[in-house]
Amino acid sequence: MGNPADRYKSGVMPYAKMGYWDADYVPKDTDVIAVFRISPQDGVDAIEAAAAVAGESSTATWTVVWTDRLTACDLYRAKAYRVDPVPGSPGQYFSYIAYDLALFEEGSIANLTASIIGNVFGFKPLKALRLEDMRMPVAYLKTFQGPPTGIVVERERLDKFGRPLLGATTKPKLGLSSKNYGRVVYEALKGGLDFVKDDENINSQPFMHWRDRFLYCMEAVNKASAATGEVKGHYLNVTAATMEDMYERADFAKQLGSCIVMIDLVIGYTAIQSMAKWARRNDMILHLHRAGHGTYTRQKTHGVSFRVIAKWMRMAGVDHIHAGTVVGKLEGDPNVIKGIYSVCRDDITKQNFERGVFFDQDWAGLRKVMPVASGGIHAGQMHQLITYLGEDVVLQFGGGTIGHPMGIQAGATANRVALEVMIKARNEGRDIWNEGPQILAEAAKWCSPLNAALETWKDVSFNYTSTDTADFVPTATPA
Ligand code: RUB
Repeated sequence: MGNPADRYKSGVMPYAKMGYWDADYVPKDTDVIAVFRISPQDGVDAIEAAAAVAGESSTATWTVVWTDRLTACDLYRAKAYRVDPVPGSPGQYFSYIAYDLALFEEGSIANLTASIIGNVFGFKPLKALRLEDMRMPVAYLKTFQGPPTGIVVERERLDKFGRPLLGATTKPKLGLSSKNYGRVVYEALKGGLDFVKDDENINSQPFMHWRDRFLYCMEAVNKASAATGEVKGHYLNVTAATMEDMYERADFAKQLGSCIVMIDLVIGYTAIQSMAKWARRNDMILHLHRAGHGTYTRQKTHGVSFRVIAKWMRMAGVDHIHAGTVVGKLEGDPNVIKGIYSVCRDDITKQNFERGVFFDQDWAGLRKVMPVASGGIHAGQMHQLITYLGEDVVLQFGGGTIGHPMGIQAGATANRVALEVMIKARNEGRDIWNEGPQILAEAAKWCSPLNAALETWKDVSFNYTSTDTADFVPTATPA
């Protein structure tokens, strides 16, 4: 722009010209960076669309305002600095935007998200918008508490090492009385699981008030621990209408000796951060069920990728997060799930486009989040689960425990035996991906619960095309 005064003439000016596009900008180590998938309306230039997203997610409005001149506006303007066409998806672009650290309050996911996903998702010049990934500067991460317990300390408290943990979600999801509910919990823990879990929609309904549930569940946990000599737990869901109710429920869970409480993603970012602080103060493990996420994470062109939600949750401070199974009943492309697991468990997550990871991310020493694989899994998939998901994971079999034909304890035993034989085989150097079915079949000869599980669920698979897949596919290297 020739005359700088023209920048502040009243009227509407393209966002790119207002300063929200800078192809020469080199992001600073201290910048927050976001990469959005933008689908501009027909006739809207991709660079202008990227600049508009930068503008509306930082300082801009639709017209020039002279009050910009009262601020350090050159610094505060977010800068779109790179726009790449999405491979194989005409009309879509990855746009990279850098935000100065001074734009954000310390340690607040609410403040971060009010900018990054505030107004822009309803912006008319875009057909659709998706937040694909973010790079958080170390300086910013140091203002967040992170997981209250973390994987290392959780394993120490549970005294369980070298294998995935096993869990189950109590079923049916709704309707059991507290006494019957407690029976399910006891049977599953006694049969060999480490944890049982409330489902996302169990709070305090007429058929089972929360105090009754907590009392019967903890009786089940204590009896199963005494019977097996192992530390056991039940994720008591403290999700409620108000923070006061949640604190009351969480305090009661602690008073009863529970090692873990659970919350749902739908309680909101501020409530999650408050519960994270409560869990750190009270030496409790905090389990997060991602209830509701599919409404905005699943479609590739619009919403927020779950890998970003996983990053925010590691910062906010949860110890467990549902992160996908690959093989189960719910959405889960193998590469994308690996990317999400790396966000939860790495010290430094490396850029990996095939997994949808756009940036190197140094986690600045924040503790690690235990990913939870849950949803339509059973003992017959044990070799696949361990190969895809590794060792630091909770494998949760709800229907795959409680639906066992010989009963709940037998269902739990089938899962525990399947897990232990597979880990043993892996440790002995066997190729569990290929030999897995044979390893399970050998164990089923002496373990009738495992035999029944394999028979019952042998034909179950959920082979549907994933909606959320990575855009970058490996190119074959010429020989
Ligand atoms: C588990 C179940 C859980 C979901 C959560 O039941 O329904 O609520 O797995 O999904 P089951 P996600 O084991 O009987 O399928 O872990 O993907 O968030």
